[in-house]
Amino acid sequence: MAEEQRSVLLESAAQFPVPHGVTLSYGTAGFRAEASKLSSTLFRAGIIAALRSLKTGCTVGLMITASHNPVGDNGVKIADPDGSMMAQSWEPFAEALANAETPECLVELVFQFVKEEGITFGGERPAEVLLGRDTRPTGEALLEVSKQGIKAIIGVVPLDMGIVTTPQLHWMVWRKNKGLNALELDYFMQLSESFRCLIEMVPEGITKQNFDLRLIVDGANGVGGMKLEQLKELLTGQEIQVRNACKQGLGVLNERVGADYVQKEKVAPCGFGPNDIGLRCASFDGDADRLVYFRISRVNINSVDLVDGDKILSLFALFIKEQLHMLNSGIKDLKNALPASLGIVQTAYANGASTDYLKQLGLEVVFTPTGVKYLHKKAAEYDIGIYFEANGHGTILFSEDFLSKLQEKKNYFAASSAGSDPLKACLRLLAVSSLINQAVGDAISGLLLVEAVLQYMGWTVQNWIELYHDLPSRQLKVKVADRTAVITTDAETQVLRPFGLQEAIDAETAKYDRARCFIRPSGTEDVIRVYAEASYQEAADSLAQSVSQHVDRFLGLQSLK
Ligand code: G16
Repeated sequence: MAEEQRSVLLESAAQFPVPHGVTLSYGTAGFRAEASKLSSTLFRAGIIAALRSLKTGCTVGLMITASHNPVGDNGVKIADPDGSMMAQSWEPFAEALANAETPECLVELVFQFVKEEGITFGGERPAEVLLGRDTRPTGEALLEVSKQGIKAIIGVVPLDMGIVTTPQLHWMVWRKNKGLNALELDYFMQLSESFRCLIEMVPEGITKQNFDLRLIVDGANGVGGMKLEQLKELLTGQEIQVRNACKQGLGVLNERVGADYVQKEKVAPCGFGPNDIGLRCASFDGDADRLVYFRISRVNINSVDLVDGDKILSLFALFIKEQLHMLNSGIKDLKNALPASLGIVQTAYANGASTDYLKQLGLEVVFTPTGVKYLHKKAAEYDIGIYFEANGHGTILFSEDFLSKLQEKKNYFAASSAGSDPLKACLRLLAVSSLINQAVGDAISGLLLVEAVLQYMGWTVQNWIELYHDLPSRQLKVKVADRTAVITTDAETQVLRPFGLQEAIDAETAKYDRARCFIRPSGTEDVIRVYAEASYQEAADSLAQSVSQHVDRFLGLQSLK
């Protein structure tokens, strides 16, 4: 078997040589680069996913996407059996394999790793990799290359799920490993049914007369808009209009559209204008794993009132807290109570005002570095863990143990106190757990939960915006000679290397009231990101600007000369 495996690998790897002078790193969410440089990487990603499937004896996922990056880029995200991002302990191997110069080096690395991990080639356990891709024109060819990588590991089978959102693919992997139906139609049915269930339980008094059901969604000219168009046919109690929905010849993926653009630039995406002033609008990113809301500003139609991931998180936290309270209040016999640990996970990008608000609600807030792989892991430590990045990537995780207790409580209350508040709270929490993606942040399921919660509260977008007032902030990008020269610590809030840069940041920050600033190397683009917030906008702008100049002085392109 080993000899056969060796020769299959050698032969197939020879077809996808590593381009000269290209070194790839495993970034925030996998490999990402200009698409023309990615054939060897995608072939190797297929090998990695196949080995992961052999190791776990489960189905894993391989998604071909570069998410918010320009249309000319592409990349790959690998999903573990539980639908979360591939275990971080495998990232060094993935990076070494992607950069192995020759087929012989590649084979050596694979065999050494397989030995260390105790993986058996062609074992008896079923091994399968689900493949998906977004709408990028290079996706189809790169998917075929990944298939070759998967097939180069004997006994592993690729299964092409076609064009899907990233969260759909993660959801399919998660479902399949639970032995449940995992087709796209199952996803649509689960979302539409749990949404209907939540809407049916909107308290009386919040009538359709006083809640504006209209919602306009920017699909980023990507896969998310396309899928939402399909799903909306199954939805009742919602009026969704999708724009930038990836129609042939109309608009370019992520070009002046999409969640990343709206959140970072704080402007309306293409296709939105004065006629939309005051309406509730939402935006997806290119692979629909990020969601932000916005409203075209009445004051300046070129800008938006942004409702970012922090505010989505706050809305969800408020709702979940209320349901937990409702579930347990009025229960005389303590053995019928269902205590739950509720944790909130944010990153350094979270607006300080959101963290203050969440703490005022009495919630436990913890921080991790940027990247869902960190936030998701942390959130999974709680009975209910809510995580969101300010850029709109997040979800609500329910532990299996909590869900089974919730199911028991529901049965108990249904028998003993039909129509009671605790029963309604159980039903709502169960519906939320089935609506919101348990594998990864999902713009489509997040959007439906936002809509259901707003209806439940009877809130306009204005009520939501007023939950707390964001501290003014500014994000900038700085192109540098080598972004890996920046090493950070404390959930990316402090720079360790290069020496002296943190002191320069501290000195700038000290000049402003309630100011905060940090820098970090992006894991998806070749830039250093700078984030600043302060008590007024000009201060945040000027702090971000002066720190960017320090970054440039320490690391900028002129240091190449
Ligand atoms: C990916 C990750 C996110 C992260 C984002 C930006 O998002 O999944 O967790 O926030 O990259 O990362 P960076 O600042 O390192 O570029 P996506 O939606 O681009 O896949």
